[in-house]
Amino acid sequence: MIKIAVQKSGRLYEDSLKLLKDCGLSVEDGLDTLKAQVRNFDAEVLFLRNSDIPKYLEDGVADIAILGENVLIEKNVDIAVVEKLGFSKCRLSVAVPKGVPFNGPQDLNGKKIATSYPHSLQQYLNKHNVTASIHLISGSVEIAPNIGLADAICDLVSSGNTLFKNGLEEKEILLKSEAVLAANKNSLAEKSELIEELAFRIRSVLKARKNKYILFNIPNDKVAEASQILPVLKSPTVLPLLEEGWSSMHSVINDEDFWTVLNKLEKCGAQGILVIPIEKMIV
Ligand code: PRT
Repeated sequence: MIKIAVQKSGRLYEDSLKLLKDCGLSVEDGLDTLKAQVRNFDAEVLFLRNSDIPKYLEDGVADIAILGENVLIEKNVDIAVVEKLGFSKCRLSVAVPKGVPFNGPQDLNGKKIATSYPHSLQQYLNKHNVTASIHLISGSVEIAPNIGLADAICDLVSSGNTLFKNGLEEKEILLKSEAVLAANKNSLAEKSELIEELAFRIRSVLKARKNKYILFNIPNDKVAEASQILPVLKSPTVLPLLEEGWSSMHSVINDEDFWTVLNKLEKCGAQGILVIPIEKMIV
């Protein structure tokens, strides 16, 4: 059996649970429980605080977990990242009050910096030979310069709205983060079959999310041209239509190229274009 840790509540909770469910795991939500049995997979889900998960992983209480990569880096633990998951993207940045000159890390010398990420910040300061005093705050870090507690902050940023609302400007990105699937290294060796099975399902779901199934009708003399426009899988499926001189083409396209491909297909003579989400994808 493997023990999978996910965040109990917070930014990662919903996406983590949805990912496990999309992988076919029958998991109950963790609203009034800290532990849930997975009925159709040899696993148990532990609902924990994101910031505590690295320690649980390191101690082997959890074998595998979905957590923010920034927390793994901050806790400086020897844990293997199995897969990047593409959600909860953010960056850890240094910001200073708007209008305060900042020409590089050296400008932080002798300054007070408020953060919830002392280890990551210290690493950055060491790298640039900067001596600054770190004020550890567990939340609402962005308020610190406004109330005279610090000259600068080091905190997570995603949209940048919080910095903007607090009159701060992002100056340096220390690291970029997203949700990751991470594993205890012993578990990775001892429970490789179950962990690999889960990682395989996760990869299939993530791949499917990045692609769309497309089908359309096209005159036969345009099939070759349309095949060149469809880049993802080996080769498109071409089926004859009942109407003489026409075919139906089926393929898979990358979500990012979606509008460009659609535009080109229309110009090429495609009609009745249908685009369908893909649930799982194994290539
Ligand atoms: O309590 P627990 O330990 O479970 O959770 P947590 O303290 O780690 O907090 P939570 O749930 O807020 O964040 C969980 C994880 O989400 C983080 O560790 C990151 O990996 C990820 N994440 C992604 C973020 C953000 N984006 C984010 N924007 N975590 C926090 N923020 C905060 C940031 O601290 C700042 O206050 O949002 C504010 C900035 O957001 P923008 O959009 O205004 O820039």
